[in-house]
Amino acid sequence: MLVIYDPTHLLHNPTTELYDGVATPSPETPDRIETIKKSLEELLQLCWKNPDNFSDEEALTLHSKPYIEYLRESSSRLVKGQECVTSNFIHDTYAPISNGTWAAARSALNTALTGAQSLLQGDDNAVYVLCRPPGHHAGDAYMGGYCFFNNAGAAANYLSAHGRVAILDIDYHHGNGTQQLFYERSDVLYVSIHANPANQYPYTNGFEAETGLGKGLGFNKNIVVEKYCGWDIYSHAFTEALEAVTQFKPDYLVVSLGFDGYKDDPIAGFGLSIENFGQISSEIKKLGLPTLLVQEGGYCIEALGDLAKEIVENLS
Ligand code: Q9C
Ligand code: ZN
Repeated sequence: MLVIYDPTHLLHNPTTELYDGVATPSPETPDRIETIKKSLEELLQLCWKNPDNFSDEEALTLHSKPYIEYLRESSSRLVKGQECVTSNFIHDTYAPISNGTWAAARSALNTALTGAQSLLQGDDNAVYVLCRPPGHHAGDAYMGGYCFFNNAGAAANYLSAHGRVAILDIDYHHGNGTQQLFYERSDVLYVSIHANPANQYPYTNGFEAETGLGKGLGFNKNIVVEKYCGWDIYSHAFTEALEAVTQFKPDYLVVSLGFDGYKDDPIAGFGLSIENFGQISSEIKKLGLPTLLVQEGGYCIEALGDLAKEIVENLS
């Protein structure tokens, strides 16, 4: 397996988010990716690559001009130590911008697109995009939920010029941004298994009645499970998700890979063990598709390295 990694992510280092109006430490920290990197470096079958530089035209096609300019400017305006969490371009209070945010979010797009390009070139049948900040809560003109640009969406859109693309989102939270970006498209399928939005973030989207619009009708599938549901229930939901992917007959698979379903995740958790993530990974391998894994959430720092290893070892 090939891994794409860029240390530029370290420039985005938020200290606080506003939880119910109160400044609270942010769990989306640089050591998430650093700990996964250290752990994967112990595996000898991996190849590592730094991302290539993609132009703004290539990388930012899914986002609106005013949103892009807002993020670029606000990020450059802030000085060290300053953070900002309010604007017209945010859908919650969970995406703090600081001086390094633009560079880091932009590099995450390069990382995802380099992964997509490697997959197209046939460098490997599975590529791991080890990126942050994550992306699946970012929509065309908004940030939120630690996300600024939609990395998996950008990769899927890039691949869609070469075939049918299925996005399988296994982050604990619904990828409301990804859903929005592809809601009226039939060439990219979005399938997500996530916690019930009636009581879990992002609250506003992710219900099973949301199935797509216009041409995209039938190409958006939300599968809702409850917090701490455990493997018995989760595995059924996962089988249903895989059936939807198979039925679509994609040429490429993009996995929005969140580890926040892990049982000890500090902000989430489906009650899944490390072995369960291995089962998920071997089922994905059985699909036999060129697969791009794009890192999304996952906040249990002590377990992230083992979770990533488990995914890689069962998919290689
Ligand atoms: N208790 C990702 O996993 N916090 N984002 C909600 C409500 C925001 C998660 C707090 C969670 C965002 C990529
Ligand atoms: Zn999440």
